[in-house]
Amino acid sequence: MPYTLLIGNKNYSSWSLRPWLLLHAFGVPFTEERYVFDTPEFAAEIQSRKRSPNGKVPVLVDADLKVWDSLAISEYLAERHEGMWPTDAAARAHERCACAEMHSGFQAVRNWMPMNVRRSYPIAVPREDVQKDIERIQALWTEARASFGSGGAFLYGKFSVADAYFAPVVFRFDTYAVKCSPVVAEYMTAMLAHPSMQQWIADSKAETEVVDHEEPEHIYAKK
Ligand SMILES: N[C@@H](CCC(=O)N[C@@H](CS)C(=O)NCC(=O)O)C(=O)O
Repeated sequence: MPYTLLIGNKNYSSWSLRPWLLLHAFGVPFTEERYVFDTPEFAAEIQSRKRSPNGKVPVLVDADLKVWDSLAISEYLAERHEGMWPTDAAARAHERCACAEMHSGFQAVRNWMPMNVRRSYPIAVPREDVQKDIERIQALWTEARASFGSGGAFLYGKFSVADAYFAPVVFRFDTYAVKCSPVVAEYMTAMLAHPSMQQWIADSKAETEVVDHEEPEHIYAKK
């Protein structure tokens, strides 16, 4: 039986993008069920914990099993499908640290540059805390490319979990026109050209729902 992945709006749901992209990029069969934020259906099915143990998306459903966190989903999939983590132990350890850092950090980028795939909203001078996150992310990507990236155009060479993990940041850097080093710009180009990223972009553009409190005009009106 194929997996079912419960996700939110593609334009906004950065956590949903990660496992979706991993499944899609590796050609793993799955069906997706999209729940629209701020609707009675999202409240009744997801936030009520009826279909999601923590009231959030994404959730991977595999027969009777529910895996409800993007990092746990990535690990669950990587145990079952080859090639999602690098074979080299040092590369794998580095990549796991990068994913963990993304999973638990970069709060300023998350708060002030929320994913909004459809939009372009250049920010000439990011806030200081945001700039600090931007610099750390670029340093991390540069280190991964230089140390482990020789086998391809992605962070650890071939497309792997970390690329899915940082995909929302690629969209954010694009939306907010973040200044990038040449190495980072090259990585962003490879990511944005990936067929699975292109599919997510097309799906996001096809969505009609607008979540006002996620839009940059609302976020920057808070100042
Ligand atoms: N740590 C979780 C985060 C999941 C998360 O925050 N999901 C958001 C959407 S991107 C959500 O479902 N929010 C709805 C709510 O909190 O009511 C993961 O890695 O999957």
